[in-house]
Amino acid sequence: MGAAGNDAASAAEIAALKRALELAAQGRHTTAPNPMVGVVLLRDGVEIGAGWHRKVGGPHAEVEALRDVDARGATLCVTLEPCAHHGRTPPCVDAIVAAGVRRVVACHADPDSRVSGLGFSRLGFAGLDVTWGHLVEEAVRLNWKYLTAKLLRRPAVTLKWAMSLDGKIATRSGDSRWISAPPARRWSLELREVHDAILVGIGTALADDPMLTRRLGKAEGPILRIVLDRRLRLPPTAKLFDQPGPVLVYAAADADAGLAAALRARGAEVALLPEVTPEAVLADLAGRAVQSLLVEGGAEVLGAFVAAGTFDRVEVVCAPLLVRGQDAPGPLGGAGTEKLADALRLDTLEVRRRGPDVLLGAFRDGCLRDLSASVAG
Ligand code: AOF
Ligand code: ZN
Repeated sequence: MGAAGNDAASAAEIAALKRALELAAQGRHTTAPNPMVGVVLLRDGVEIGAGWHRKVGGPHAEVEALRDVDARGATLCVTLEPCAHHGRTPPCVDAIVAAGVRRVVACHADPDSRVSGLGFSRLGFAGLDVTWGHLVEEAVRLNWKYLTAKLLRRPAVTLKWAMSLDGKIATRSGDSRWISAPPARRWSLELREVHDAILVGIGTALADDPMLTRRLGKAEGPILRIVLDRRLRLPPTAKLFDQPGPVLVYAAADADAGLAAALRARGAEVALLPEVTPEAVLADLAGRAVQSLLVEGGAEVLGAFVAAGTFDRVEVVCAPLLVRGQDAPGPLGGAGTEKLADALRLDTLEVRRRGPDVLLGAFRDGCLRDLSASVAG
């Protein structure tokens, strides 16, 4: 049996893993619900083949890389543990062994219960050298939504808002169009291309009458559009219903049956929950195999997800505007905290620019560390 575990990897192998991560990212709009995976094949430290998982249902990265290459004695550098199961495609471990690969260098384990260590151990039993635990944080950043859904058994949650420099998402009268300029608005549409579902509260649905659609044409198919609407105040005339794609409305169990029927007649699914809370909504969405959810507001809903601790990342557009006024709302409703010591901490802020605006992104503190700890060993 070959060596397995966190052995050293050479500089050439680490460089190959970095390139494999870049290749993997090219699948960002098409692999869900599968992870993004990249592979680089090395012989004597020189690349002889590469590939990435392009699309769910299509060949896995390993198979793409091994195609048309004599890989006997080669080293396969892969961003995720090779699969050991028959899914939509046959097991990659069989393809790797059959190709005569001698050594496998990987970032981390695949938490899919059908794989979960079995891929590495089967490669080891076949006599290959196997080492993993390399560039784990980079790989976890790439597939954080997939990993969160698998490990926490709920969709990964991104909270998104646009605010003025003085922290307002609307004026005191509720005017909110537009806080951000067109380049940042386009960027926020990008978020819809990389999440399975988008959610707003009924306040936002009534005030803005949004369509909530994908419109950049990168992801295939429509996004699942969700409205939290305890008492079913959403009118059947909402613009949401004029656009193709599924609409899901969460309401309280005692919501009016006539109103529910009217929305169903417009094509919506009305799902009744004992309590319309973030936890209940996420549990229901997990049952629908939704891996990632983008929450776009308003303040009450965003605040509820933060208060429940059910979010993983925030994406904020900050515009050089001063809205002013103590009655103009900030992005997060709810009671908040008494003491600054109880404020929620996020990971280091990632800062980018789009036109006149600044984009701020951050993971919840500890989110990446916990995911890494679960898959590195
Ligand atoms: C790999 N390499 O490139 C990917 C893997 O139904 P299937 O056949 O597409 O299998 C999907 C599962 O395979 C997915 O849930 C994950 O566990 C793994 N993805 N594995 O070895 C790849 N995309
Ligand atoms: Zn596979």
